[in-house]
Amino acid sequence: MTEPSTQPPTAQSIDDLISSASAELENLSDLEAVDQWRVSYLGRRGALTTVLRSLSSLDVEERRTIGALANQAKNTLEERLELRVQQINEAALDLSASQDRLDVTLPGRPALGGGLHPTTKIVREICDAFVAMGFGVVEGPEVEWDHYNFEMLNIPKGHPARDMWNTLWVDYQDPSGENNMLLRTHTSPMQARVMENREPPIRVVVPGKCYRYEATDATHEWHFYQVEGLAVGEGITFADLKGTLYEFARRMFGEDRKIRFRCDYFPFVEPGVDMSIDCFACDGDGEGCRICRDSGWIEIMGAGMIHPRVLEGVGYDTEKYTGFAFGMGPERIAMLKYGIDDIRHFYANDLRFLRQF
Ligand code: FA5
Repeated sequence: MTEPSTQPPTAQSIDDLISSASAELENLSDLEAVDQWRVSYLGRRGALTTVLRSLSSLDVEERRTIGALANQAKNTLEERLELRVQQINEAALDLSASQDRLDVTLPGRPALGGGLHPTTKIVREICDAFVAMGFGVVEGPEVEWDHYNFEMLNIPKGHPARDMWNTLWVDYQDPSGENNMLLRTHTSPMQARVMENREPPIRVVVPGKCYRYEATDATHEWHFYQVEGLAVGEGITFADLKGTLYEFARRMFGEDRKIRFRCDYFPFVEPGVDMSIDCFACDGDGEGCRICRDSGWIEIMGAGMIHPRVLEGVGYDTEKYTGFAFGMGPERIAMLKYGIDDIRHFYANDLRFLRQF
């Protein structure tokens, strides 16, 4: 690069400056070097800027002619700079085009489509099985009142059964100072909400998300889905409950499945049961089976005949109407159906897992 001259400028020195600067510029092939060139000739302390500054040392006549030449030189160098930058950019473009040549005969890249989450799929499958049996589908709020989640289900304040549902309370106090808003711990609050708004006969399933203040492990999440079922009408018996759930198990798990009911306790049903299916992995043998843990049976839901107090709570005539309810965990059903060994895979957002469905 040329050092700025300390001599007063002449027509010859300006001409020389243009020649040497232009020759230098022609040899540059990358933009960084070109920028350094710009700084050394046209920058604040560059050779040409110094020439322009030193014009004041010339007499008036010389200043006019040399000044015009220096301005011309500035314009010339700026034009050449612009042209060189353009040439370098074009050369880079040509090089990259020649390296990544486009083969228009190659097949197109497939567009990446999303898919349904395995929980969504299994929830739909469960609902479809009940819709085929004449049930409707309704949904309800995930942020719920104590009133529906517990009180209307025959679980008053202070009832020990509240401990069965580790509850996440919402930080809210009603005007009386009570903390009674929560994240629903099950879909059962929809039993009362549906019955309050309809007259029997009722046949609905309620899919939806639930939340519990629980430590997670291979079969427990703190947020998970449930599908609730509710049927109310005249003359509904436990045989209807068994028949409906048997048909459901057959549709979900195949013709040959056996089902088992055992007594269980839920304050909002009487009698209450848990329902199991015989293990499809070992065909009910049990021995050495890691799916059913040697028992031959897999528990899939809680169920029972709706407790008369729940029916009374929504103003139904318990002499006239009876009904059954059930509640199952779709993730657990998907785990059984697809051999998934840990419920935490469902919500870890790992595409390697999700893409399998
Ligand atoms: C209930 O929540 C009752 N509301 C079910 C019911 C409805 C009984 C109507 C009678 C009549 P339970 O807590 O057992 O019951 O949960 C029901 C199902 O939800 C379980 O069988 C399981 O599949 C699923 N579940 C419960 N807790 C979890 C959890 N932490 N993670 C994943 N799934 C869960």
